[in-house]
Amino acid sequence: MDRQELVRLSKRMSLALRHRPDRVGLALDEAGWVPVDDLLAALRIRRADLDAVVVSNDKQRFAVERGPDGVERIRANQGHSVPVDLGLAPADPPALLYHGTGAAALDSIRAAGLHRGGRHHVHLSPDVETARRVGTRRTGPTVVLTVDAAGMARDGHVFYRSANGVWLTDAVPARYLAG
Ligand code: HQG
Repeated sequence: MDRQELVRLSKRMSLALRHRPDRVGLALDEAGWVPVDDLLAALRIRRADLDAVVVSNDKQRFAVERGPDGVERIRANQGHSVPVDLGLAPADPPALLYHGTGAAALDSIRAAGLHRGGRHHVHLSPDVETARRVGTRRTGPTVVLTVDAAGMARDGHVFYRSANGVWLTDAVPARYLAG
């Protein structure tokens, strides 16, 4: 598969494993896993192509492992809109985290803080460069906001770190934002 085909398949896998498993006849378990063989059948894809996406994925969106029943399973590491409990343990965030977005959202974010939209959590990046990349998906000039994660943690906000290094929290009130 060339790069473009890998990206296309990654998007189909994301749709099935994060947002619309029902559309391809899948049901995720409570932690978001499905047997690898079920996903192959549902998407009518070859194992080698699935492995190529999992390994090459720029953001390590997917995890493959053998479940307690010995069956190989796959899930998305984060980004779900369907209810799943990833079972992540709360983690101590670094002092600062970053959120990339589009300038058009700034007024609203400054007034209301960051909310999770259709996802389970607000997604925060550990470095400016990653945040900038996330923000370029939005229209208008890219803006990177700095989040006082240490202050939030001190005030009782809970953070999680996904298997692929994205920091997650329920919401970021405006007073913890700068930039
Ligand atoms: C914005 C991708 C107005 C927020 C990325 C963002 C990331 C507000 C959008 C991951 C707002 C939600 C997540 C407010 C938040 N007013 N706009 N009060 N609060 N927003 O896609 O963080 O490719 O759900 O700034 O790389 O952009 O899917 O979140 O622009 O890691 O693996 O509402 O998704 O990863 O958009 O991106 P999203 P995100 P994947």
